[in-house]
Amino acid sequence: MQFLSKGVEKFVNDSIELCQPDKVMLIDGSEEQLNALRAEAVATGEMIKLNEELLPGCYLHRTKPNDVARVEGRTFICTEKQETAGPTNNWMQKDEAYKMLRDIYRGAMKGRTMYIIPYSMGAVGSPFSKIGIELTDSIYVVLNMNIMTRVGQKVLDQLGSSDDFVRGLHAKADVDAEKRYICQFPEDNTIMSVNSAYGGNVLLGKKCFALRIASYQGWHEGWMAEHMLILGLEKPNGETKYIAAAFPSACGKTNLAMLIPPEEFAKRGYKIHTVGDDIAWIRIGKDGRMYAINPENGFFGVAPGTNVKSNPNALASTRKNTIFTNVCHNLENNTVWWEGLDKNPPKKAIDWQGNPWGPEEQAAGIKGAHPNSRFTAPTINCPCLSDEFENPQGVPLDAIVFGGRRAKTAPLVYEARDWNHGVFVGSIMASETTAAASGAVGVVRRDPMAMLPFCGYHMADYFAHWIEMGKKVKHQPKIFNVNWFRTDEEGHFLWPGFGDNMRVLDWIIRRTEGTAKAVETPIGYVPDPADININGLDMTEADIANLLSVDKELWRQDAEGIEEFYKKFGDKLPKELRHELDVLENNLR
Ligand code: OXD
Ligand code: MN
Repeated sequence: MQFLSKGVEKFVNDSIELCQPDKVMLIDGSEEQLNALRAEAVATGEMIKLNEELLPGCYLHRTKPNDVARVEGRTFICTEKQETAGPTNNWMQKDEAYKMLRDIYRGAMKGRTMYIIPYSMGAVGSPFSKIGIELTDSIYVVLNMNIMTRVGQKVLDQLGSSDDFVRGLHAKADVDAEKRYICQFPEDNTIMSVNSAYGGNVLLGKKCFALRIASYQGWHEGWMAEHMLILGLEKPNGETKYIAAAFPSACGKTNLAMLIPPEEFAKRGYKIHTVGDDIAWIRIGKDGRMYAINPENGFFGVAPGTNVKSNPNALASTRKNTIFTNVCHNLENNTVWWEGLDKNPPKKAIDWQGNPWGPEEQAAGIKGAHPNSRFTAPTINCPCLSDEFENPQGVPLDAIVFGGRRAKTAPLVYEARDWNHGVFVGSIMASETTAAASGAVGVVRRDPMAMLPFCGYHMADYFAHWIEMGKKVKHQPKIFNVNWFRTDEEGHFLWPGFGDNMRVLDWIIRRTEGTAKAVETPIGYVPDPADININGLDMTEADIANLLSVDKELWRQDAEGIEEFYKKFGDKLPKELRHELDVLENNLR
């Protein structure tokens, strides 16, 4: 095949030779072509067309039961030297990885069609944006990529004769879990994903490119790719302030990004505008501020637990042109259902594994939807989508927020003393295992900046890059840490969370403006309890004081855990972070 870009031409033709598809189709992005693919997927049973009146343009897809989540154990950073990937990534020597993978890909598309998807992460032509070409043998991938990214001829036109694009080769092969590999080659702008058909492993624009490859690109090019939501907080005077926030997977990023302010705030005119719910690309603008875009074009959200109360904006986003994966198929009206959607589970349904499902199965504890079942919904569907979503220059950040799930240690919110202290705060992000997961309860898992599974290079170099970016940016966003998950002695949550998190965002924004008070503690600044607005909440100032308390003994134990964690990085740990840990230990003495 011929392309204006010789790099694209070589990549496509080499891959055709290797995978030997029967047919090859270039995805031009036209509705006509996409409609034909939808019809084909329905005809072959790959997708089920849902009720056109209730869920227009929506489809259901089921993956194999062995293929329902990202597979961190089979995800590799493949570089020349192990040192580049660092101690927190699975590593393969890149030439060996290519060799091993080529054997798996050889002939893998025989009898199938290879689809060529040109896609742009970020608005086509934005100075933030980057282009990828994903080759895949899955219509499901094509249709999901069409929601999650901008695809088609316009992207090839933008690329022109340039070879500056990320190569992604995906083959379903036999969906064999033993031969499943998700390999990133950051030195070569290449991704190879094989033997999976589940979103997080195969929608290569998302975690593989926009985080793993892009974090490496950002390190070399002077920008940042982060696992962060981006939201705009509009104040009653009409001014909007922007916050980017990192939380580990499944800690409520989508909910925070689409927050509905409590009555107390809504009636005064506060609004939240969603820019992104998972990934932020951040650059320094000419004015010396940090600007962020959401490189994606859709939401790949977890369905279970999403309902009119927990996140009405996310639910509304899924009511048209959405692909559902591994949810329960409601046969009563040809719609979908999942645990936590409502209290009316269907009486006649098919569960995520394709088996008949109804009250009996439910009573026996069999789930209708897989706990990691997903919706792929266009951002444009989101009722609170920011007007700035398509802004090619991004939005200026006033605050960066980190958060984890800690039962006791971390207060509801605290502010870092300065940028380097903020980087330290991000680097020690952690969550404790809960009773919901198997294994010991209360085990602390470190997940720096929520990037542990997504950083495409040595995490100590990544920390150093954060510190360098702080030096380059004239107007640094203030850095905060939040914890919505503090509990009492009986394990009950002390903070209502969801929309009421607005009260914490309000303090954060007022701190960036210098209009809210704070108290200095060994770990940073915490709010003066009187400065958190609790009007309309069934809580007292004493309850807030309790949520904000810093227990020195717990923090001494935590500092020991940080020492342990930092040992992984040896001499490579930036001295600035070593210094911050010494300061913390001193403050706790
Ligand atoms: C996601 C994740 O799917 O972080 O966004 O796992
Ligand atoms: Mn994520």
